[in-house]
Amino acid sequence: MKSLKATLAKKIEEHRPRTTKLLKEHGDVKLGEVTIAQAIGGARGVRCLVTDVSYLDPFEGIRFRGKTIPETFEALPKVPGREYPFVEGFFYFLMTGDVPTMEQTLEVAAEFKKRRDLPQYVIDILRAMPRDTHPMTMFSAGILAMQRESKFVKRYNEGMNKMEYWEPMFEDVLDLLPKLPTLAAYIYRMKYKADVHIPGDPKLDMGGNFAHMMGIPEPYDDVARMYFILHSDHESGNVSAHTTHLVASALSDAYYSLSAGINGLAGPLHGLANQEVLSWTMKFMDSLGDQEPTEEVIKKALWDTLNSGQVIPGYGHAVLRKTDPRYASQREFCLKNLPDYPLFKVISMIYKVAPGVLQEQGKAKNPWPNVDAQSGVIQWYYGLTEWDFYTVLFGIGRAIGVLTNIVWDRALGYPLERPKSLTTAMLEEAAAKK
Ligand code: NMX
Ligand code: MLT
Repeated sequence: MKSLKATLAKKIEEHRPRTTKLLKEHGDVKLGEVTIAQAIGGARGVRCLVTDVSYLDPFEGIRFRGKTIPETFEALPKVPGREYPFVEGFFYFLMTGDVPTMEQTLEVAAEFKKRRDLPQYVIDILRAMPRDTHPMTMFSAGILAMQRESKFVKRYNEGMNKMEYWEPMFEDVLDLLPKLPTLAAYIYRMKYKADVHIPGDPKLDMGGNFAHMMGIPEPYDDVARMYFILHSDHESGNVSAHTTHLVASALSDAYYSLSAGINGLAGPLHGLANQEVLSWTMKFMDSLGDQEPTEEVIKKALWDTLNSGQVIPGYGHAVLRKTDPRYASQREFCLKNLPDYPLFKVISMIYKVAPGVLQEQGKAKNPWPNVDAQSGVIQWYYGLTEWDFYTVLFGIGRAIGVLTNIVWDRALGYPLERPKSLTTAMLEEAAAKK
């Protein structure tokens, strides 16, 4: 792990003067104004967060450390004999901005292996929960339960210089991240596979070992790698990233912060939409009986959903104004690996019809699909049909990005987050003045 930590320390040293200079010399430069609509409307478009880990352009979609999704997959070291890169190498890349060599990647992979077993008390806590508890609740509780392990808290209580905060935060991230696939697989097999568990395989990387512990054969290992990388980061304003950052800004440790972010991901307008897409589609298919799915019946089902005051899951976005490239990347995977699968054909038909329906309705600013519209069909195809579990997969991926961000938050000394609120009367007064 020497290489990643040394590179990170160097990058932090190089970066700090940039932040200091901006604050000291240009702190009063305006980045925009805030309207009443933005204050009431969820701060859409308010430019008040800083991250260098990823950037979301409304039309191009996400770039991780400056690279598009295809460029990211292309650049990173691949698992030998497999098509997708090591998640561990991607973590190195997100953390430092440098594409790691195979040697550096394997060093991270070896470190992750040392840290991936769950403490017994986490297993005891999971087992004490009612078995019908949602897997996201179990996932969040498992993360929170491990908070007692925090090295950041220990060092803070001993008295630590601010400039050193990032180091124990980084240590906590290294302890926590590799345990997430183990935690997720435990929850999955306890809930859905007769409580029969598969021990990890020390030869396997993070994606490979996850597939192995889930009990799903190749190429699910590559699906896991692809999925974790695609879901990792979506700049800072999304609910899970913003929550994790906000909680960490109080100097809460990585366990408290990630557990909070995961709770945000569990909402149906955010990560839970991946489960909602599958449940919507399956209900729709059930309602067909022997009838063939056609564009006409899909259109009617979409309108029925809208007319009953519900959202079409997997469509729309707060920032994006085109098809999410994460959707496109997974669609490409489907076209290559499961082109004739009936469920994929239905998902593709929805893609053809839904944007027009949303445009005709005229409410959604973005009628195009997001990442969640295309992820469930891949899981279903490879045998993971328990859609309640889908957001946990999102959570493992999202942890890579948000945990990277909070290490950098501490490295750059970002302060407690505390925006100002106004009363409705104050907004009315501002409106009257105009
Ligand atoms: N179906 C129906 N109505 C929609 C949809 C949709 N898919 N998307 C937006 N709208 C409505 C929205 O509810 C709002 O209605 P109202 O004026 O009655 O409040 C109106 O269109 C304007 O909303 P927007 O400004 O376009 O969207 P906003 O930024 O507020 O919300 C989402 C973004 C993602 C929450 C919204 O598009 C949505 O609810 N989509 C469905 C759920 C979903 O797929 N979420 C996953 C997002 C990605 N992720 O993984 O987190
Ligand atoms: C995400 O990946 O977090 C979602 O697309 C939501 C967002 O970016 O707001």
